[in-house]
Amino acid sequence: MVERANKPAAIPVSPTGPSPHVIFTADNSRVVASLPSGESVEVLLHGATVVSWKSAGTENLFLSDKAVLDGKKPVRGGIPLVFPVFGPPPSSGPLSTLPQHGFARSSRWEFLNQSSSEASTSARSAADDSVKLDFGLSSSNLSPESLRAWPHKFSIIYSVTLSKSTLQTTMLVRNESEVSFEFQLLMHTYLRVTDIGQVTVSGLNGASYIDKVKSASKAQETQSELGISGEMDRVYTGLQPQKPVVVSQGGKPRFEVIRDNLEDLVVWNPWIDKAAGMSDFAPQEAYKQMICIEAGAVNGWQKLEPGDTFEGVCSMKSVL
Ligand code: TA6
Repeated sequence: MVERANKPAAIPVSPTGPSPHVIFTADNSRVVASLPSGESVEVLLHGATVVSWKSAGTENLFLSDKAVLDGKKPVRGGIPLVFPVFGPPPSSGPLSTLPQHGFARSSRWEFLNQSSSEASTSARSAADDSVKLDFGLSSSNLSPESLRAWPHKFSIIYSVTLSKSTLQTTMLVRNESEVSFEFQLLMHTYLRVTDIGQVTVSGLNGASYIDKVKSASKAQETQSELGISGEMDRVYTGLQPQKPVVVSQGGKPRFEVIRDNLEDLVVWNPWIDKAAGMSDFAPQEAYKQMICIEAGAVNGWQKLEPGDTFEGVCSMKSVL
């Protein structure tokens, strides 16, 4: 396991006072966790897709009314996981048979365990509570098609940590084989907003980006507050680690996104035509209530030597 500062140390749940609550639904389809202070998170085993994150009673994530949640296709909304390839697969070679965005979001993950971090002193407050859910995917979970397309022995532990105002997602990829392999990785987060016309994104000023709406042309961000007034599909690359990206609504910060070891970030809104073109995107006007802010390592490929691990973290703070 890659050691990093500020990792919540999981300690046994103390007997004093209300504790975080975790349930695994009867149909084995999802895990729901909540804190004594009311925050909650809901994760499907299908794709280990977070489909709900609530803080102060407010839903922070967008989920399409027509999102398919029965495992038959990737979820349109929440936090789908992208691995081992971002976007359409290479046009030739073994990877070419992978689905767009890879197999992680379409695979059945295992729920590995839960742990709760609580302040162990009497000074404990609800703000100290958090609950961490671990999910696993490995080569042994893959469909024959995925294994044919990507025949590498790997394991991923995906951790979702809910605390009072923050949701932290961590992907830990391990090369379990005798040879190196390469991958891309991204958390395809659909944030819920009230009106895209009032949304601005800051923290990208000066960064290079690939504009997928303009034939993947390269450009540099010049706006300190980026507004969205049409289809936007930009891959910002080589961002300063730990530099917050802030999504504001009506001039007030709503989300703060901090990445660790994920140097790229995608900003996507399908707008009218692309929204109309997605059968699982509803209602069609819903493009006004969402913006994808996607932390990842997608500019080029991450190479992992045998036995090595790659850890990427995205912490999102909900400002209400
Ligand atoms: O992350 C942005 C993007 O790559 C867009 O180009 C668009 O394709 C979006 O992902 C959704 O992809 P999906 O395969 O989920 O329809």
